[in-house]
Amino acid sequence: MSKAGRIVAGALAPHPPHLVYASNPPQNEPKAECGWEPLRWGYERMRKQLDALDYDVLVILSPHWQTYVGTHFLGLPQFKSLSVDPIFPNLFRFSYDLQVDVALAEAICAEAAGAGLVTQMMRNPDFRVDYGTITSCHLTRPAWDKPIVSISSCRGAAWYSVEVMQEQMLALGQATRRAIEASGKRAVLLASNSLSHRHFTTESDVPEDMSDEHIYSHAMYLWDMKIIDLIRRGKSREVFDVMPEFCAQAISESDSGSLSWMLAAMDFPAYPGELHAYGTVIGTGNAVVSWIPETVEAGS
Ligand code: 2X7
Ligand code: FE2
Repeated sequence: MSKAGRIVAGALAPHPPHLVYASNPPQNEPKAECGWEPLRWGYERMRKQLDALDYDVLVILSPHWQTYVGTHFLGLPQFKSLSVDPIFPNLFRFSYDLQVDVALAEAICAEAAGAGLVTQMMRNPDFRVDYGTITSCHLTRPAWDKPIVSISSCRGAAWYSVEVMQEQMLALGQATRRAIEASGKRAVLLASNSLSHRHFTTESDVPEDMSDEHIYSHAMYLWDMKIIDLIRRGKSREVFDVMPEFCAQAISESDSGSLSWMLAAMDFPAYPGELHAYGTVIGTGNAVVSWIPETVEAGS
């Protein structure tokens, strides 16, 4: 009998490269003394929870793979290269070697096309995978022993409006869910974005000097707390509905569609997301959160 596929978890998994830098993995050339511990400890906690789910694949939508015509999917079994953050080359020069679940990527791509979205598989072997995908995947599964499905941000909010982005992400999320269910695989979804996204334009001499790290402004903090409060009260549909105001007023990186896509794929969880950490990185607001339907079904 074939296994029933399902989304075993969704996670808000932000990608400041600072978190990889501060963790000193062998793949990253620059080395740090410390930094952003509460966020890194939150990731550590979430990792333990996700690892226990024994999943097959990570499916991620990253704000930093930006496509101009439709949604693209990595479409070759392996990508290997050096990723250098264009803004923070002093912090992130990461040698990656990742595996792609091409069959699942093609299935989501076809489902989404069937739902009326413009989609394309990306089959260029020299393509450089974006640092958002690498950072969120590394912090979620540093062993790099699970294949990924990597989905681009088609930037609907930038080209049209947040409302258009929302419609597209609703359709893409539902298509993602259908394809995973048909695949027989256990998938973890990663929404790779910060919450409020105003950031400082200068860096201290020692980037990991935490005496310089704080939220950009009180207004940004209030927005982050509002979104986290909704998440913790199981009001994910309201998080989706408030997206136009959140994107406009907090310059949120969820304008990329990552969070809307993930919530739509999970059919808008009506149970609390578990907050593992909140913290700022160069002034931006970042939350590490998981939603695990099996835990809720088991009543624990
Ligand atoms: O891409 C990012 C980000 N989203 C937040 C903070 C710092 C750097 O890079
Ligand atoms: Fe970012």
